[in-house]
Amino acid sequence: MAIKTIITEPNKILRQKSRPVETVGEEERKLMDDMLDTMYQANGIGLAAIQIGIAKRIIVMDISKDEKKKNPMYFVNPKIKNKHSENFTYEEGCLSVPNYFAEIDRPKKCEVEYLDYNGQKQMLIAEGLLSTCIQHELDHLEGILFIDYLSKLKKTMIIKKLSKHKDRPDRIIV
Ligand code: GNR
Ligand code: NI
Repeated sequence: MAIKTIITEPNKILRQKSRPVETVGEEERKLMDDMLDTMYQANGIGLAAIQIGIAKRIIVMDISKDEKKKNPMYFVNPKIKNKHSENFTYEEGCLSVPNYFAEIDRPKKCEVEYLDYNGQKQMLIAEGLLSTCIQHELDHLEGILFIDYLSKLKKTMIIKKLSKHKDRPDRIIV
């Protein structure tokens, strides 16, 4: 396993659309292992392959709070089959937009179809934080970041600040 560098805004790679995976083989499993390592090391709850520069439709997640009880989740070629009309607001952050946080509305529940670590087809009904996180990660596969949902002014401000000093230590809520 290896820790990879997480790409941060502004970077065109993050705007690429990821390609579907044909088969879940050794290469894909190695990538998922590295992604999970990288995510844990950065204290994230999710990571899309494009964030480490690989345009494959692969996501890893772990939303468990207890550090001792890890619950890694792997999603290959995830597809949202159904979205609940009711919304859920959550203060989102992104490892590719370090130190910026904003409240984003997304469907509270969604149904997602995907392949797991072993390439088996799975279905999951996600709610709350899990639903938010899956949708945040699916957006990465389309080249979309949470700041795209903010006003043009806020988005421009964030990108400008990130490009000036790439590692601001403070937490900024917009
Ligand atoms: O670590 C992360 N936390 C988070 C919080 C609220 C909504 C989404 C996320 S995902 C983010 C990691 C990340 O950037 N994944 O792409
Ligand atoms: Ni993100």
